[in-house]
Amino acid sequence: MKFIKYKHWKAIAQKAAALLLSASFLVSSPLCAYADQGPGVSAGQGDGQPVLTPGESYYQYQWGLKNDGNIRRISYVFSAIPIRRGPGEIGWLGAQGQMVREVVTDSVNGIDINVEPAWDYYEQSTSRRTVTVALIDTGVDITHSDLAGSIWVNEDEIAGDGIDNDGNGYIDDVNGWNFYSNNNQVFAGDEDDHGTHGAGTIAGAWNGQGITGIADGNYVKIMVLKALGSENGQGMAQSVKDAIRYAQANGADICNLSMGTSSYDPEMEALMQNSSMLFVVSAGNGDNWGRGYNIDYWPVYPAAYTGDNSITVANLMFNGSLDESSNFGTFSVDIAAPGTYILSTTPGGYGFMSGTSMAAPMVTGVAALVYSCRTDLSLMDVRQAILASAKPMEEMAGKLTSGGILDAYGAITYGLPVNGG
Ligand SMILES: [Ca+2]
Ligand SMILES: [Ca+2]
Ligand SMILES: [Ca+2]
Repeated sequence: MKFIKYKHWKAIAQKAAALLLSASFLVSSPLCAYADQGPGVSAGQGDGQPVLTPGESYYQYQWGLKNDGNIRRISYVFSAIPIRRGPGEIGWLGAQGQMVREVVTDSVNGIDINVEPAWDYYEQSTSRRTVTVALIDTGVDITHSDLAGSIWVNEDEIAGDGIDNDGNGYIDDVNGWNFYSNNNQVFAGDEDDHGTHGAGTIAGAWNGQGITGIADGNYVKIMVLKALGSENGQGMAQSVKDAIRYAQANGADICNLSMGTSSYDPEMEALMQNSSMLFVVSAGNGDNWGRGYNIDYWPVYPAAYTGDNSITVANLMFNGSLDESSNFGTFSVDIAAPGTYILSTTPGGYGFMSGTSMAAPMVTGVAALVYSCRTDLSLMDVRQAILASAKPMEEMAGKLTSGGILDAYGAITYGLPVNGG
């Protein structure tokens, strides 16, 4: 049996999550030290960190859903001086270097997933289907007020009786399963921030409070399959494969995989290719220095697995460019979606995270929204709708299969008469 450490891209997410707590943070790299104040909201008087008050709607900070051009990032790039530590060993002076310049990245009005007209279409449509989204990730805070109503419930399982009532091989698996620790506890605390964040993006409650999910949690349910754990968000390939099998066997329609490894696993590739689910996969966050690369040449998996039932997602920055850390590849990476400074749910609260791990749930959310109301479409039709309706961007043409960014309205009206919306 082959066990492979399955690392997901959490480092950047963790740093970005710190934005809410402090005005700046440091990222060391061999080339420069980089202090980033994160997204602020221009208020005429300068920039500031969002102040999140419990009970309020934070929709204005969800630029991925509606970008009105008011968020900007201010970064400070420091000089870095190479020093010789010893024979054959070069070190770097990073954070101690002097500040050399300030870099401002402004958001651009309209660089978002165009979801508001898609919601209008959804509200006007009359057909609905329940969609189960398998989130194979860390666990999820299933009691979070913005998530509790959107969690999948295994109706055939009786909770807490110690019996595998539905005979699926898992005892008391009411909301999913913990393949990391092999038990039914799908939330293990703060280590489950990554999955909790993705769940909110996909189906956070439409309740006027906190964040707003892309899909309607009344119809789109998150099956929580914890396969990653520990502070580093790592897990075994075997756990991920078992989770895929569980998702398939228990009726999941769409499967989000915000994770990756450089190890090729033919068994996992076959599992995915032979599945009836639609997979949405993150493209990965570049090298150790946060520089994205072409995974057509240096593949990471599952992003680079071939299959006509998966969508691999790159990370779009709010200025309309790929985030510099995002992997790409015209063969392996299909589409870009917002992934940097994404506000969503965290255990017991809310926070910003960044990475392709945040971009993939955007596509998953749109796929679920479309599939729930476009009952005339198959899952593979939904995939086609998402890719065919991607908003073309010049920069993306040479980097992504679709050459564009996620467009929820384009996807939800795919194949309809032009005046249909
Ligand atoms: Ca069971
Ligand atoms: Ca039971
Ligand atoms: Ca909400």
